[in-house]
Amino acid sequence: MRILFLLATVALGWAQYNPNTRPGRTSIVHLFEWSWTDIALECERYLAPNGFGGVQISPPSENVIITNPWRPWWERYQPISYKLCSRSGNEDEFIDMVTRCNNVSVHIYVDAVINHMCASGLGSENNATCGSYFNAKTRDFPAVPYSGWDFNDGKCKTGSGGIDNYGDLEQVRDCRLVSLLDLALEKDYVRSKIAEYMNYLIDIGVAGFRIDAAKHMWPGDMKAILDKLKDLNTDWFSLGSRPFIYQEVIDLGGESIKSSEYFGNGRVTEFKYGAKLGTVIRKWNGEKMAYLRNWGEGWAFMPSDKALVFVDNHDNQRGHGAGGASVLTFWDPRQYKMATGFMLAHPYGFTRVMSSFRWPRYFQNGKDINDWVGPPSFEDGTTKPVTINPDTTCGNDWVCEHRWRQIRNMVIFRNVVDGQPFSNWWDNNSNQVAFGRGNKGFIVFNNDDWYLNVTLQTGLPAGTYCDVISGQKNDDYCTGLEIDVANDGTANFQISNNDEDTFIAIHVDAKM
Ligand code: QV4
Ligand code: CA
Repeated sequence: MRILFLLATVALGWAQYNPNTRPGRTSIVHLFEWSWTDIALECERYLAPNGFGGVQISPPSENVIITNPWRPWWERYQPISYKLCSRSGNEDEFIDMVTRCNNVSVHIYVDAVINHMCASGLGSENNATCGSYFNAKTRDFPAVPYSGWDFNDGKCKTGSGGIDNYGDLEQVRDCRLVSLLDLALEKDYVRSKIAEYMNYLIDIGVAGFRIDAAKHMWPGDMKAILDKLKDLNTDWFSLGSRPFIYQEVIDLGGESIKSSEYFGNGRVTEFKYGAKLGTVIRKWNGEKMAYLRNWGEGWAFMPSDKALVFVDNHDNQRGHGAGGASVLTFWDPRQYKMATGFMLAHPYGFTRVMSSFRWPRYFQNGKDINDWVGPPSFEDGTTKPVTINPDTTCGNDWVCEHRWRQIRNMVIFRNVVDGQPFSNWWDNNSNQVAFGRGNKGFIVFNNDDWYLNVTLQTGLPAGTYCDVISGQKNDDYCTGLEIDVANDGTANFQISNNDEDTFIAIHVDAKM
């Protein structure tokens, strides 16, 4: 009896760290600003067949329409109500997306903006995406409803009412983040309204939540909200499944708030991961790939089973948030593919792949003055559809990094090597490195400015393997480089520093 109880608490206590992806699918992709209609299509035509576990979507809740600047992407982080209509689509389209994606075992993770509503200075002259009336100046959000009692105006102790000093944890949590009206999350009424919103999404069939601005909420308040959440919808998830929780906390060290304060609630975004990996691949500060030997906890990252990792996100790819200078993005495709390849091959953390839109990036005095530009859209502000080119890439300025052959094939690599240990590390004490995942996969990088020619122990069964970076195995034919693994598990690798992609990856599902 006691053992049963113990097992039950362990199972429950750990459930929110489980991403709820279908077994054998180990990554999710952030389809930033995509419409629900396009996501439904992408689940069916691309994500399921290529082994993606799920999609992080942009916030589905009603938000303020910002017209100056014209329809910035960030208007979606200024909620007006919890009605499901936004630039990505209406409630019917949302339900259709969740249903269709779940039906092909690609799960939906909602970006939940629950720390705040819109900016404090907006009034009734402003419109919202579902047409709900609101007036931020009088703290009136009748579509929830929230009123003056539901905000932290009285609790915040700074003169400005905003967060002035990230060294003071009370103001980080009780004051306004960039003037966004801060919700009084210690109130049961506010907690209930948020839980009602999240439970409605759970009923529709979502698998979990990215908790936006988690640093700006007290971990205990968040726990009280999470405790009100239902188990996942049993149409698609096994009985008793808990929503996957990953909290956005930017902890690069040196601030009053630590990621570890949030481990009790679920996973946490590890922002050191992309910042450091970018520094290494760019070879800044004397970093080299050889130092990646003990990547993960060895680099003072949080425990692997608490971490949600990514090379870049929608903020730091355009200079928002913190620590973005070294971060690699699609704008540096060669290095970006290497970084993403490394992340997907390495066992640390639960991985999220970024999928972006192109914008007219324009630097003035080191700052991108177009960092606000919203998704590809028509004159009236409607988001443009994601068109698919004959070569399977995307049109209309959708970048679709997740469809780049090298990245997509590494998503598959990670599924193939799932559960296998990190093994057979090799480096040249510079920027040529290699490692395996047990007897299932092996990867080699050349980020030096000279040729790589080396014979390495791969740990793989003997045979001919198709490199999934320069090509892939289609039926019995390899469109890329072939690698011969000898009976003793060794193989010769050669990578020119002038190659289109300076890494090679082989795994047992691409054996000839
Ligand atoms: C500006 C000034 C304020 C001023 C205000 C007056 O900066 O000091 O008081 O005007 O009106 C937008 C504008 C911002 C503006 C604000 C309010 O960019 O200049 O304030 O609106 O009008 C996104 C964007 C923000 C955007 C916000 C709301 O990144 O630029 O603000 O949406 O639309 C920290 C946090 C972390 C956060 C990160 C960006 O710890 O939690 O900053 N990341 C998440 C999301 C992010 C989102 C938010 C949080 C807020 O990933 O996308 O911010 O929900 O590190
Ligand atoms: Ca807050």
